[in-house]
Amino acid sequence: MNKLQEWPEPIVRVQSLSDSGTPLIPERYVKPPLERPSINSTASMDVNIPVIDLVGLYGDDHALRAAILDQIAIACREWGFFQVINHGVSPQLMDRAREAWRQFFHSPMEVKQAYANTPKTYEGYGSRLGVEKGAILDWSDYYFLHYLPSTLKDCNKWPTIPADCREVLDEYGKQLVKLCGRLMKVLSINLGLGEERLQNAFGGENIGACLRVNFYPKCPQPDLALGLSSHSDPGGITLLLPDNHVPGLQVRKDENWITVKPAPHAFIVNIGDQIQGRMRESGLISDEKLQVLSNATYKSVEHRVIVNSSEERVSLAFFYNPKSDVPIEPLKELVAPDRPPLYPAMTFDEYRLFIRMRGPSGKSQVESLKSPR
Ligand SMILES: O=C(O)CCC(=O)C(=O)O
Repeated sequence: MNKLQEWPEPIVRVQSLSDSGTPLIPERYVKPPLERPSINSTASMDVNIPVIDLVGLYGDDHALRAAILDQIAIACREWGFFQVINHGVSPQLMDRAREAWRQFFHSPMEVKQAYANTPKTYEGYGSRLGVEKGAILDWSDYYFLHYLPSTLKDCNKWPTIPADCREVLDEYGKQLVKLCGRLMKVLSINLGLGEERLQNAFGGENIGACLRVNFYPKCPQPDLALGLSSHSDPGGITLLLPDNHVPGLQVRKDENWITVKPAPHAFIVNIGDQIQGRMRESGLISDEKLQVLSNATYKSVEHRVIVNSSEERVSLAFFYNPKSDVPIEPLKELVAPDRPPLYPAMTFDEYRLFIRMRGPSGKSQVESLKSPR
């Protein structure tokens, strides 16, 4: 546990490296050749993750609602990623939240340093994920904070620059928790369960919610580095508010990396390990369903972020997670002797600790928990 009290090496702010004007990135940001952005990358104009309009989700038109549920089911199976528009979150609030964070990252270093984080809770201003000494690092800084449970929410750890930052953040969190609750119902129905079942399995009202704001400074050698290494998200649902001008998110599709083209005022939704990996494998989706829908494997999909030399990028990743001490295990009504659990029951706290020790590393974290069948 001691290992998580402090960083293994002095922290270097990536923004300072970028601002220094160095033409060469330090060795420890240089990725091994097979992880570099040029490998299997495609920025084809025709390929994108699905964009789904949620406008009919809560209306009286049952056929429209069913069609939206279907689109989400297909997107989960085929991509594990999709964008939603007309989702109910105010577009002005989305813009304001992104701008507030841009302002924060552009405030003087001593202001930001006052919020410097440690690996114990990760809350605050950070520049690395994982505590492995000598690890190759990502080309980004970030800010991490908790919304839920309310016992973890500590607004004193939220920035006061710009002046309305805390107020904007609070409202942003409220609206996103609401949207995630709606999406949980959709996923639950799509898994053939009652609409509250998934939420209840996550701990009912007592779920966790947190925000990581990523700041990717300009990088003088973008072909050698990544803004965020390949990973799948450990929690339940992630709502990503991407930069409104600069692309960078890449999603793994088979052997290729597809660059996401964000729709205006969309959230990019992806399903984390707790739903797609462990709950599926432990029986949440029946084998029959998997057979009938031949391609119907829900996966927590790997994604990563590329950087560029001409523009910085800001993104807000909102994570909706199970209650930290509820063991995530198969739902009784869906387990059968011929469908034994593939992953061990683990609380989200235990799982997150496991992830935090290692930092982002593709799907190896969730895969390493799998028991042989
Ligand atoms: O910046 C992005 O587009 C993605 C961020 C992300 O994947 C994360 O914060 O986990």
